[in-house]
Amino acid sequence: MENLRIDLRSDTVTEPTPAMRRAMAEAEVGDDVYGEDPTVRRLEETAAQILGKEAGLFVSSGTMGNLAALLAHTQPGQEVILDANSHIFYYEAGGLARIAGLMPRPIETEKGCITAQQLRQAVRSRDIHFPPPALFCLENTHNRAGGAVLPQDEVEAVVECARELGLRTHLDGARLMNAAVFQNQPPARLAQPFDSVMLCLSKGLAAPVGSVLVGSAEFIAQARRARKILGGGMRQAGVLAAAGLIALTEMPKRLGEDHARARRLAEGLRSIAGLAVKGEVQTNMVIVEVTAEGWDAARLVQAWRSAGILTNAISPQAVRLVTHYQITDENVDRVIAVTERMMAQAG
Ligand code: TLP
Repeated sequence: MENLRIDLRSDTVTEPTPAMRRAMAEAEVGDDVYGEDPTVRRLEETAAQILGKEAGLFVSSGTMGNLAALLAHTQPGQEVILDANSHIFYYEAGGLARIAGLMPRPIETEKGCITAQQLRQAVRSRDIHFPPPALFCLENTHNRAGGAVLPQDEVEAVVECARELGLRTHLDGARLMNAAVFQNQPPARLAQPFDSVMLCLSKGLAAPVGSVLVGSAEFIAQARRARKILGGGMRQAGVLAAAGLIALTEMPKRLGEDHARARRLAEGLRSIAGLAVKGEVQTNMVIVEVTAEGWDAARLVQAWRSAGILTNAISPQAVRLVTHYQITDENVDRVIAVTERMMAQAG
């Protein structure tokens, strides 16, 4: 049997492009803790410019970018209001409590967007009994909502409300470029309402390592200090920033291909008895729910794995498939064909 391996676990599995590898080899570098790495500085300035903010900070991961933002925006003991399925609350190992000392106020939402009404209800008065509310976070695109793009009018309304309530605002924009491509809007427009935005270079944009955090110059100075506390001050990081620059400026152009493949994959899987595809596929994620008798997400992941197709379960009944730079049309056709056979044989 041929050795098939189609990796749909995440867009984090993408490998650097040939142009990135060349740029990494040739990057001009310096010690970035002294602010002397010209390539890192160029990446930070470019990110700030593309996202319409004053300044930027290169960090080693999305998790570090979000945590540095939490540390820079808040004091320990304050409250952060965020979606119950957001990455910061669900997947960041509790860093907000363990390291930033924050009290999370998770809000259940339908597709990741907390409404202005929900926010007003959640924010309590400044009373001696309550932790002071300090920060409001959103995520766009929303990972656990299947790569859903937040409606920009709702984002603007709720962020405006957060501001009226005296909260700072942060956007986990790990996949903000996917949202911008879907909405055919400049990324700066989607970033505009927020005080700070984190964007990942190492997901669909295919850089090997890194994320950028952007905001006001004053906020970035605080975040730079937070990054140092977290051990994230890097030295000749220009070798990584060189790949990041290509990710930021060249790679968004092709994200539409990933979205088209995800839609085609969803259509194919939707027609297979025993599987259901959750919601409308807007960007590069497909959430498949297993409805077949005797099946659950773990069994589906295992069956796919035996056929050389790698996926991740995200709940007892749901599996996530993510398209990215290394997934071709042939891969999509193959996954659909293999799955049809697999589910038919299982009966
Ligand atoms: N998400 C990963 C896993 O951690 C679940 C993935 O495979 O999707 N924000 C969002 C919205 C994310 O999806 C991720 C990564 C992060 C932040 C964290 O980025 P990294 O992995 O660079 O720390």
